[in-house]
Amino acid sequence: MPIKVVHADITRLAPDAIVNAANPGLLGGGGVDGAIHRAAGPALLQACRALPESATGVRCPIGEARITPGFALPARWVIHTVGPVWHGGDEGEAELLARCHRNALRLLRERALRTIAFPAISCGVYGYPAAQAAAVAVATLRDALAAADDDIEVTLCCFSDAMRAVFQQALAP
Ligand code: AR6
Repeated sequence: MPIKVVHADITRLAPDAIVNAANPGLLGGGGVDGAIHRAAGPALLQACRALPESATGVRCPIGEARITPGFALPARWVIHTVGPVWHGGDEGEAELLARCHRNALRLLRERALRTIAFPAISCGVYGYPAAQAAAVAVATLRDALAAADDDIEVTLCCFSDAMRAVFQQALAP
């Protein structure tokens, strides 16, 4: 099974890349973003600051992804993506969340990397209902993995046992 769910702190995992649920500025924040920056050390902030802006203060528009080294993290790379803020579901949130997952996998493949861990993107301060986010994440990743014949392994990293149960449920056939 190329997709598995774990209850863990993503900063402790050692896949080729971990995904950060960032904001468009990519200069850090709370939640998993703050934890990743703390664990990676100040070089990560410098690397993010060096990424080009597509508009003032925007280094990564919603749904896109950018890659940096992981510095002091056990993971060699960090793929930063920006999930949508939940506005009720009628503002394209599902498509934007799907793009986050697709674009992160695309960067992984472009770098010829094989293992990746995702947090529950948008499920914290961005307010996306967990069961709906899990359904989007699982469906998108399954489609993207099925589209190519490589041996990518995806870990869905949940920060609580309740969240792990929600993602495990989405993975159930
Ligand atoms: N390991 C794994 N998951 C974690 C960790 C961790 N160490 N810490 C938190 N989570 P959030 P968002 C979970 O709020 O909703 C930031 O300030 C958390 O429990 O981190 O996409 C950014 O800068 C939740 O289930 O991300 C943005 O401004 C999930 O990660 C904004 O938050 C996502 O929660 C992004 O909001």
